Amino acid sequence: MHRVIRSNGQFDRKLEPHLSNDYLKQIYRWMLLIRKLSERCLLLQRQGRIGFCVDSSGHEACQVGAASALTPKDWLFPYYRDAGMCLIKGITLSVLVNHIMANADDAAYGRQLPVHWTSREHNIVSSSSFVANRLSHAVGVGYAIKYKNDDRACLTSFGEGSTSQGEFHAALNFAGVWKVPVVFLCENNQYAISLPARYQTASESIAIKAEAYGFEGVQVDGTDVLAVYAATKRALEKARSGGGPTLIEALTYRLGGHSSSDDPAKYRNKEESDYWKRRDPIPLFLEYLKEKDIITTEEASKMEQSVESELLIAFRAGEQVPKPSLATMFRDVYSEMPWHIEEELHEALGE
Ligand SMILES: Cc1ncc(C[n+]2csc(CCOP(=O)(O)OP(=O)(O)O)c2C)c(N)n1
Repeated sequence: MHRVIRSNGQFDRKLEPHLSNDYLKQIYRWMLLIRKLSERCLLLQRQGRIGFCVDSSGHEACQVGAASALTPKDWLFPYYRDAGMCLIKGITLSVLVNHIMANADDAAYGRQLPVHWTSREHNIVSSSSFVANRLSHAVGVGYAIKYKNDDRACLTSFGEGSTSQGEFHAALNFAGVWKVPVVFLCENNQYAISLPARYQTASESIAIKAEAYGFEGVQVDGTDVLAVYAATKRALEKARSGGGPTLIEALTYRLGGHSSSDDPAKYRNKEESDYWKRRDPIPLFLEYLKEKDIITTEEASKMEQSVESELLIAFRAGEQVPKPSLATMFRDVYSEMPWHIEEELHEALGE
């Protein structure tokens, strides 16, 4: 397993990616923003101010490491846990918040589960809650990229539970045969809701499955943002230069519940959770930054405050936006509204 940052700020100098100090600080800020976004969403859900959310605590290194290796031209097919990847790819916080609040400014008009991130402008294809269903979409776009001789790549992310779907096999098989420029990122958080990873596969890892499809699989420490960044960057560069797909397994742990409708204490023991809390990706990276004199404790806590206020402003603004009108429910089904939908629309509006 590839790892750059060990513990207590110790790291492997030979494996460190070359990133400027400012960029490393930016990475830390993104990680904080993603964590605090998750925490705030759960609070708002408990107060009845949003309907539903998923927790991404523990996934920050996977999301920031992978997404910061993408170029604006690359395509991203994220899954529901990856709001953070979308932020890094360029979606603004207010766009995410409008979706989370399912308000009138939500690109999906509040008609989807509020974790189906999308942005045409940023080449982010709408995620969907059907697990593994974007893998073949990413391969299709990858095939088109190859056909057009373009120099971009696709990245698609999913959990280890998704690797038991037939679609995982179909997508990786096609990608291997046609050498499409796709990076498959499995964020292995060790649980598919309540099902532990050991019941998901008899293989010794997820990464090893790539061998069966004829391409490279690598396992990285998914709590180590630098390891995920380095592996993803390398895989994307390989994809863009005609080297075909890579499967990356980033091994981490979901620190919170599966979603706002889950209680992980029902199926995980405290010793296990405590063990992984000690490998929380955020303090782990902070220790590294401090060890290298890139950030001070004071600067880090100022950064935390600025992230809190950024979130507060974004959610306050999102809450001011009204709910979508009932009429939006009937839009975008057909390019021109047929008579029977129009009839239903008038009936719904009581006209
Ligand atoms: C095709 C399909 N089957 C079942 C579900 C119900 N379901 C929602 S999330 C989930 C667990 C997915 O686990 P994993 O892929 O490991 O991702 P994680 O949520 O752990 O990040 C399941 C089974 C679904 N959404 N889609």
